[in-house]
Amino acid sequence: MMKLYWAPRTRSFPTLWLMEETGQPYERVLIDFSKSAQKAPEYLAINPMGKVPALKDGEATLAEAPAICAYVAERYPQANLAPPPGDPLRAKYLYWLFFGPGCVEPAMVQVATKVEMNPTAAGWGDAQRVFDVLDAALNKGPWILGESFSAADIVIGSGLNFAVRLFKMVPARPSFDRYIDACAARPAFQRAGAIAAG
Ligand SMILES: N[C@@H](CCC(=O)N[C@@H](CS)C(=O)NCC(=O)O)C(=O)O
Repeated sequence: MMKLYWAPRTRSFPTLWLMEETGQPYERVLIDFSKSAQKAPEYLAINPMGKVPALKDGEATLAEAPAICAYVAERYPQANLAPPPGDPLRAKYLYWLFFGPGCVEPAMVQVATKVEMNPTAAGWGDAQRVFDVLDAALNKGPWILGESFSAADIVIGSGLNFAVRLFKMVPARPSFDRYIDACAARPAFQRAGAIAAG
């Protein structure tokens, strides 16, 4: 059974949502920040960054929430969380899966810290551009790939929920509201939210 290392109210949320979407059994291993368990040698052997989430699947271990999403989606193809290789939708799936950590995450950090960057040099350009691109993509909907829900929605939907709803770092837009509502209506999202609340 896969083991998901997690902590409440952290970036573990997308991976909890992911595991709940698969319908497969998994073991949750709580990493207790109050005891610095994320820096314990046995945990650093799983994720040398000393951060949650991380996943163990037999001999395989990995961290970084979007990578866990990609891995689990492939391990459980019956969950239909990723267009298979050869499907034209696969291109956009990979694009949005990487757009999360490559563009949305740094844009959120930039909004929070107000650090000015040269938009030509910054890989994400600037926060305005990132959220404009997302707005345009989500106007089509209902999901980031159109009709089919995928692990890319878990990455992008978790990021937007965090930035727009929970921390109000980014102004709401009609497309964001509709999309976050659609994500939040999924039973797996709700189960993950209850777990992540601790
Ligand atoms: N890039 C990582 C970020 C993970 C991360 O920053 N986790 C934070 C909680 S949200 C953490 O574990 N912090 C504990 C620490 O740094 O000691 C991912 O996307 O999974």
